[in-house]
Amino acid sequence: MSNTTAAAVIRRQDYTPPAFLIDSVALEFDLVPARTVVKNTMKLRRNPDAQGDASRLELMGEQLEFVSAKIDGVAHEDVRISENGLSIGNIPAGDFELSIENICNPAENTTLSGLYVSSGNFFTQCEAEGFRRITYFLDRPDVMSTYTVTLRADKAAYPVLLSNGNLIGEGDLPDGRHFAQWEDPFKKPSYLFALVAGKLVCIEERIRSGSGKEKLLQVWVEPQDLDKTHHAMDSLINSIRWDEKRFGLELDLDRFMIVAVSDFNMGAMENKGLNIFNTKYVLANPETATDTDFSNIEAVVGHEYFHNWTGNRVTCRDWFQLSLKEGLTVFRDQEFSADMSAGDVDGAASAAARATKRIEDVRVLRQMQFAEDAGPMAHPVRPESYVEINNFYTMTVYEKGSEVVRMYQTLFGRDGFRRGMDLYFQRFDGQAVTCDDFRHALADANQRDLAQFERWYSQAGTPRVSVRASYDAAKKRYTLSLAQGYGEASEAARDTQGGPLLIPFSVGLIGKNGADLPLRLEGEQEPNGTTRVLEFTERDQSFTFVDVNEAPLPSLLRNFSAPVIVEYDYTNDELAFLLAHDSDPFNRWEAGQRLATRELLALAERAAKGETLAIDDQVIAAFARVLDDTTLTPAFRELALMLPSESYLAEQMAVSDPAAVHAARVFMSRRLASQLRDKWLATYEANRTPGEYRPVSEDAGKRGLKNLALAYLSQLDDPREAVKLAQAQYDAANNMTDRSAALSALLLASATKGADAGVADAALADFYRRFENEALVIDKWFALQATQRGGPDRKVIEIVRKLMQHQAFNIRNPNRARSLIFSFCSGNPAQFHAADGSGYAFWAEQVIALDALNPQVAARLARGLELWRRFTPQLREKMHAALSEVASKVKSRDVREVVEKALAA
Ligand code: B3K
Ligand code: ZN
Repeated sequence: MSNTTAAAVIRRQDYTPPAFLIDSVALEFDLVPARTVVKNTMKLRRNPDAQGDASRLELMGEQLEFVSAKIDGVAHEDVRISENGLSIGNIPAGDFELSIENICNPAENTTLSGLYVSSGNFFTQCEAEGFRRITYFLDRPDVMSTYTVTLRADKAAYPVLLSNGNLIGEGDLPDGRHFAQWEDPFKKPSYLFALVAGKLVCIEERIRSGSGKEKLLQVWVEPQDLDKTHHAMDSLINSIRWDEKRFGLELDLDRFMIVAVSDFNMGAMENKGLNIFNTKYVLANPETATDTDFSNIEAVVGHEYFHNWTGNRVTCRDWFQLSLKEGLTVFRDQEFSADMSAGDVDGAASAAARATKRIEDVRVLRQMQFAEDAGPMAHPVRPESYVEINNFYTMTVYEKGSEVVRMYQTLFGRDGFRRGMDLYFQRFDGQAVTCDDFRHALADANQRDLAQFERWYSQAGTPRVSVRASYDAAKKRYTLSLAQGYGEASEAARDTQGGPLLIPFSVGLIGKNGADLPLRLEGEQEPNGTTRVLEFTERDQSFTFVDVNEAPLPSLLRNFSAPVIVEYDYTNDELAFLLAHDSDPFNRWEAGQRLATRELLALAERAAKGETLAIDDQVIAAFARVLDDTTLTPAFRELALMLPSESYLAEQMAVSDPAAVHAARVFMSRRLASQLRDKWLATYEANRTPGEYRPVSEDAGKRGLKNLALAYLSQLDDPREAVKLAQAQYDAANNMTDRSAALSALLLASATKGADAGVADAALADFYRRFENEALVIDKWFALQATQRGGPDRKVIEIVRKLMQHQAFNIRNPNRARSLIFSFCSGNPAQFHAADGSGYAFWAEQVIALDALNPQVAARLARGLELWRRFTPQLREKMHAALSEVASKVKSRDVREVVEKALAA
């Protein structure tokens, strides 16, 4: 097998169709934790589309104990076993039945890939290549089969037995055992297989889908969590309704199940009819989950449900096409969340709610994906090669992939996008296809040639668009001259593949009174609207507007119409004006961010040189106006008043200096706190949400703004008033949003010079006692401590090392590892990048420890130092040492790929 040799590079260009196809599979499991027996009976035939005639059948298999193989019922001799699978010779000419028996050990499986045990229950995770850890198979997404699954297990220990599709039989067996039989009528690739067995309970609902068929919906959890399932169920029902309405897509199975598991490598998994979820994205009640948790649950439930069509009914031909399902499904979940937050309201309120969601998504993209694109793991949305596919479930494939899908909608409108989707399903339902197939469907449905658009799939790096504007007052003409390219960081990517992109570049022009001007492009008969999407297709291109009666201010890339960096020299005055007036809410927020970023970067430069810091009063005044502007929603004001993150700012510097960025950001936060103190206090009071907790966007927005005000107030030189407010809020809170925000404010106040850390420590102790039995809340407790500001007398690395010894810490549980280790290494840059290198030494120890247990989780952590070359020489040297240490010790393909790329770059 070409794709299982250690460290072999797999290339997109090398794709060949499988030599054999598997039409159906019957799986039988005798579930025993340390020794599960699997019988796998497959109906195979040669693939008519295969190139050449294969004489041997090569099945993938990993960490399996082979027992026997039979062809058409007869024991088969010509079987070679290797650590990567089975090679079977002497294959019959026509169709045949291959029956294999093997054994696996779920109890010892700490990788959480394949079949494993968590809290005494059995779960599976097969994407991308976990099925081969369960049985021998053609474990690749272009081999699609129908599955019948029989599960047998001890009835007392495993009363619930679930798999994909419909339950077709169940009953008791001798010796206290029982069985269940499941059949999935839809063909699927092996990565969508799932089983669950154990002591679980569920809530259920019966609904009628669009065409009137009855559907059974279930959410399965451990018994103590049953009271935390309602929000997930509501989200599932909303997802089903939304996909019917927006895309005409109906639930195709009679039964749809969600199961929560506390040991899980990522967020959730879209197995056909049996979605398996990290508890973090299912369980919520007001006491344990924050507003963010509630909205994440809605988004992830939606995302996995939407995969039923975009991913499952139409799947990927090979893993290079991953964004075909992931980019598209992220786009769908973003649209779903936007529609849900806009609710039934129309007009400005709905536009504001949608913009809030858009801003949140773009923040993530710019903070994480742009950074990825500037480092050694940069890759196109459709990667060209990989060593370990699990390393390519990235921000680029998911988030940039979603932006690429969004651009089709921006170009063709919602209706044109829907036509493209309809054609896509008409052509490809039941098949494993490519990103090109998707693009062609969109092009054909809209009678457009989208050949140039392919470059969005093949070019790595973040494009830059630099803009020049000129106004001819005599002729009343206004010209925008656009130039596209890549910054130095991505120059290599551009040179190898080349060619300008088709960039939908949305613009508006704003007059002196703050109102949008009507837009008429040269050559047009009359003005048309106040926002236009320019199709920018050449390296340099100009667009001229005519009848422009005054020199306007351009509003560029409205609603972030393409995943690019816009370079335009606005003055601070102009940014303040846009922040106050732009009719495009996204760009209003963007103007504030530009203003803050510019100021913060200037402060960081001064801090690096040890100079004294000062802030332009104009900037403070611009923020004050936002705080006062009650025509803006609280959610929008919160986003506009939140400063760009330290990691984003460090990324913007020529040489990243986390200490300087931290000093700058702390300085500006404290100035905003003191200069606007009375306004923050008033805002705090005005945005309380008394009464019963409701996880709706309106209330969540108020809580968010109120808690931001509290965070600013906690940074005053004298934070006593804030401490009082925070303590009162902590004690009175009827929800986790307010309680955890209060705790975090107490921690922030304790970082003030001369403050008494005792108050925060007492609250931390109380929080632990209250929620000792709520794993997801204890994760928050660890994370809050790992991300705290700290100070000279409160070194966070020391606190983190102590917490590693806490009885509740367990490195084998990915949520817990993330809550402490990842929170510190990625969520606390100032402390992590301590000049003494203590953060890096800790990072190296943890990557090495995780590598031996769970390579997927280890590889994520390993990515924490990939941008090492961008840092100051002192830090760079220490980071290099830590990377080299890891490279010399780790064994997994996952971590090796990450650190070797980082060191080679
Ligand atoms: N498709 C899964 C991710 C699988 C990750 C494998 N390492 C969840 C999702 O994107 O919906
Ligand atoms: Zn997905």
